[in-house]
Amino acid sequence: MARSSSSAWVDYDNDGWLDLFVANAVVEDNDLYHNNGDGTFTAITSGAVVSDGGHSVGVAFADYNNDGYMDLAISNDFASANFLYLNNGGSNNWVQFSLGGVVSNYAALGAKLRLYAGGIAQLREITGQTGHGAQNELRAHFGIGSATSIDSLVIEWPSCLKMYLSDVAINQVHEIKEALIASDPEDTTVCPTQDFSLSVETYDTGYNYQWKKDGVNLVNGGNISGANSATLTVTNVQPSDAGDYTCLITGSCAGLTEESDTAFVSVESCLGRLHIGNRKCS
Ligand SMILES: [Ca+2]
Ligand SMILES: [Ca+2]
Ligand SMILES: [Ca+2]
Repeated sequence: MARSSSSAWVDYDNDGWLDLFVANAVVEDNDLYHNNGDGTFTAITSGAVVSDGGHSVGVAFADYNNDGYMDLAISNDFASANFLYLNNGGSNNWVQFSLGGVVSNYAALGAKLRLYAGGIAQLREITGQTGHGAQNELRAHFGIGSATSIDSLVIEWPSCLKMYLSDVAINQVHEIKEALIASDPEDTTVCPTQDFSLSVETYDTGYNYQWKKDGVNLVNGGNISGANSATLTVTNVQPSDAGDYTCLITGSCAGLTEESDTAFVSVESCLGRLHIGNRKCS
């Protein structure tokens, strides 16, 4: 390696280990080093990427054809043509995340993603100016080798919010918004004198909950419990309990609050429903 101008880390073969690309100026061939996963690297010596020369200055990786394999753009100086390489891909699995900040900056710069899959823990940070005169795409890309599932993903946002996700589908791009709520309460139909519960699921714990009915804060007592927890329970339901229910979540990070989608609760006579619709009350 002589007159190197720029470099970038990327898992180009999606085996779960970051590989290293180095751009060299003065018409010297560029370098690509494959990570062997044991602390050593092997120089790749054949192929256009390492034999096209070029007065190379900037390096940027992005998956421009969305096949899960990172492609490479190189800017060359002194009026020589730039290089764009399409990754031929392979059989390894992958997953990508496009983050959108709400309280944090919109591009999520500074966010960290910790992914666990196939016995390997990987870290990516969303950063700007990833190389000299160049910028990788802002998506976080992970190769996961032959793993067929993601054990877990933790996203640490600049705001201090943490999101814990499991059940993340592989071989696709996920768009994830900075959020407190993972799943909203569902519409419910209940018979008089029966009970019902509504639940809101959050990406992390330690938040404050306030359930509301028709926009008014609920308080525990009477037939209502859990007004300040993840699950609201209403027992011995009366027609007056029908209405629009939401839950306001207050985060531990400054300024971060979120209100759930509305769950519509209907109170209908089971007898009437049996007669009219010939349906069983669930
Ligand atoms: Ca690799
Ligand atoms: Ca070069
Ligand atoms: Ca690609």
